[in-house]
Amino acid sequence: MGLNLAQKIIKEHLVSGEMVAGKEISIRIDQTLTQDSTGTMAYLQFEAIGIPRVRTKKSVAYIDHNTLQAGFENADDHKYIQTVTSKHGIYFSRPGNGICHQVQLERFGVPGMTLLGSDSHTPTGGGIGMLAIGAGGLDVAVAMGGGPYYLMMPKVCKVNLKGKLAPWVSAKDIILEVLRLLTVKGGVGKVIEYGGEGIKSLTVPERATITNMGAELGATTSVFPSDEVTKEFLRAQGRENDWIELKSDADATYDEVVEIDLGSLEPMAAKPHSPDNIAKISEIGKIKVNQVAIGSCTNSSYMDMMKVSKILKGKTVHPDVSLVIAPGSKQVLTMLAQNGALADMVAAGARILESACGPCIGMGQAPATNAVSLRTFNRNFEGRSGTASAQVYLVSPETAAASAIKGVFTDPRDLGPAVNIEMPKQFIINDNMVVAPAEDASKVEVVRGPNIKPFPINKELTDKVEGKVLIKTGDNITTDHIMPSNAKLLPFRSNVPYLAEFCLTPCDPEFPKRAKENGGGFIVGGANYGQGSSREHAALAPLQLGIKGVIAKSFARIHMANLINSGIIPMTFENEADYDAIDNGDELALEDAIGQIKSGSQLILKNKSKNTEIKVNVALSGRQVEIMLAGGLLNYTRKNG
Ligand code: MIC
Ligand code: SF4
Repeated sequence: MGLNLAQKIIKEHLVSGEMVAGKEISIRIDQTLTQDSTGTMAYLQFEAIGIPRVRTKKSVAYIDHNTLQAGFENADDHKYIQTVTSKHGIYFSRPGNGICHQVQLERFGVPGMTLLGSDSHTPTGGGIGMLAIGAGGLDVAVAMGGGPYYLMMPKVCKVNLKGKLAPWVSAKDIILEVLRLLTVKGGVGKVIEYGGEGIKSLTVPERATITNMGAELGATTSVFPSDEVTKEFLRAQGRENDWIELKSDADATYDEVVEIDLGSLEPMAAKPHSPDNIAKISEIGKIKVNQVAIGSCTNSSYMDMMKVSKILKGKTVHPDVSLVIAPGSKQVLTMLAQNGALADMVAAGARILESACGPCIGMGQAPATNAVSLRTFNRNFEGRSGTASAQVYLVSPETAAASAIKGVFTDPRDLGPAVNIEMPKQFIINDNMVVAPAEDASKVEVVRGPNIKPFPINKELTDKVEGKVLIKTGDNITTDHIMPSNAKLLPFRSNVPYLAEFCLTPCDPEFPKRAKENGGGFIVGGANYGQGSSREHAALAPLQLGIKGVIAKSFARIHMANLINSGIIPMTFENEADYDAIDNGDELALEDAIGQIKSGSQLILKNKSKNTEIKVNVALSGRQVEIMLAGGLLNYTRKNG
């Protein structure tokens, strides 16, 4: 029987397990990436594992998230990452070189290879046919040490693209349509594979916009074939030798097929506060816009920026709008500077930001109270912009630029004939901001600033796991709720004790205090608990506060893995009705926890306050059971070498 593309790459990298959807497999990892806000923790963990030099084909550490140096903390963390990576064989992409996913795509990604990154948008690499997966820092640390990456064998959903996009409709609108069809939970446990005639007209940056935002579907990853379009892109990056052809077999089968007629799509937006809350721009109406932000790993390519500059050329940004633009990489910025496009943006009144994540992760440019902000980014979770009352809409660069000029929501089709940008035959290549690791590790001293504090490590599982329900949340709680990230908190990513003081505070400001007063306990969540980022701080901060287990209707993939890696038990309700029967403050007990975890997937949790028993499921593989018994992956890895 023929294989689809995802299955082919997995088969090529399979280390253990059977390729049956839902069963645990492990795969060899060729490349890893980290960024600074998850990287400090990943490298502290890498050091704790004790492997002297990375064993991957290429590992790169990027500095792109924490680039607002409002205090010494970020600069210290950058120094730590620069020295620790140099010592252990990892390439270091200096601040200013660009957003990790954009640079990885331009300079390092290779079709057919596996990439594990400590960032949920690592699937951007699927745009050139990589199997690129986001994971917690500890999983990436293990992969850097040569260990395989464990995951549940995903189902594969094919998205068949037919026809061609109409003028002014863009790749962002395609992924917004996929989000409309599948929702933020629709990709869980699946790889989204793109195919059909329609892909031929999509450039690599456009494909990467789509695979990038596949993260918002909750998917394991998204992937495009590697074809002539891929070859052209790699040739223009001076990397034609990295190209191989990759496609699914003619008789490949899929678990699900979705059809999209590209010609029928219109410019769209994800409305507040979820990436799947989709509406057509033509239906939204002329809402007044206060801020427009263009950039992020979703839409900051040369092609995107050129479209924006053409739209802005000779115009002035509306007086009531603040327009900020962050080109995705030094390559993009250099090319814009050389061909005059940057001057056109500046002349129109755009505020140019450095090539980094910036406002996407709340590092500056928090909107005004109740402001309407249009962003070309990938997430519009409540409060993520840094302003709780802001109304953030996710749109294409074309819609963003058009609206910045008009001051109201504007369908770019109203601007007249569409701008046409040709893919460059040759990008400007200068990797001088990527520092190679030291040849002689003994000469490198790892510099640790005072902001680096010991991170919590769990203890072996005990027989009695008990405590109070400390918080009960609704559905779709994001890691931005569990461990908020903004300009004030991001500098503390290597200081978990400090961060823990803010854990779940967007849901309940008293949570950290209550958790500490009770010596820890349980969290009760709704469906898709922990969606969004890969940040393991969303597991480490609860661990710091003594959280022993989370009982939810369902979990997002990376967060569940991070909980297991931290030795926190992720449980799902057997009967969703039990969610309603559990209250804040209830005393819960998992008796004979070791025996129960060892013996199967269904556990009995006692609600001592209500004198009831709740059936919960714990979907752990044999290896994950061992991890749970050891008190987390770090303890397990140290024990098992
Ligand atoms: C995000 O977009 O939420 C982040 C910030 O890039 C995170 C990583 C982090 O929290 O550091 C992600 O996507 O994994
Ligand atoms: Fe950076 Fe935003 Fe992309 Fe996350 S989603 S990597 S914060 S640009």
